[in-house]
Amino acid sequence: MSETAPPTQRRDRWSHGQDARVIGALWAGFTVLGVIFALIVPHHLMGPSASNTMTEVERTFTAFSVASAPVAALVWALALYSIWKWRRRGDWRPGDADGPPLRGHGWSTGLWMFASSALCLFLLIWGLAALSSVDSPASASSPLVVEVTGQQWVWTFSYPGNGNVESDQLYLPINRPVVFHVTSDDVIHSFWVPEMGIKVDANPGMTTTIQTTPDRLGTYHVRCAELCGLLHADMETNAFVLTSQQFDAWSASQGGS
Ligand SMILES: [Cu+2]
Repeated sequence: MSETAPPTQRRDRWSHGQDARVIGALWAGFTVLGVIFALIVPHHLMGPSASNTMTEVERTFTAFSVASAPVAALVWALALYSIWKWRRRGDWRPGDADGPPLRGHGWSTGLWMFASSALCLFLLIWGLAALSSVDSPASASSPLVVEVTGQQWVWTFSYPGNGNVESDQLYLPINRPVVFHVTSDDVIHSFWVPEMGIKVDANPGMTTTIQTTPDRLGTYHVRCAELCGLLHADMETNAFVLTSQQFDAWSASQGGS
């Protein structure tokens, strides 16, 4: 004689259509939030870009975050709605059995296959294009070659084109392509200039290369990104991006050509 429905029927209060509408609305809302987050936060966290490479990295990060926002939003919408709608309440318990399998919804599996394939293709094509744009040989306008040597726990930079001037801080002229030839005297290190979006392993007995074009004057960080012993955390120095006149003056002051 109870006025309320038996507990086991509570889950049926809403039709599947209504569930779908609420989930769809949550999906749309979370997608909008995700896109706003993707447009603002990665760029903000990564700070100002100091090279063409970093500009491309930030653009790629933002594009991939926007593309993944609807996927993440769908997961959040389904998860949160399920937690709220089908949670344990009072005497009612969700059954242990799986729900009925989805069959005969050819359009929904087809749509999902299409969406997944389109997203994968987009990421692949964008990624390859971005990779080739940051990896293209910096041969266009006489790149500056910098020999980078890591050792526990300092960096040494040598400039073969400037009479082998050596420094423990990195000096670069603005808007000139730079090719780094990177090696190590002892263990594996990793040469990393976060604001320029470049990072490559420094291996003993071999040379790795990486290139970029600094496009912003200022002082930036050089760090080691590979655990290399006790003072790994202190293995950092400065990178200065100078005008070409300032760079020439610095090189001359060090006895370089
Ligand atoms: Cu290290």
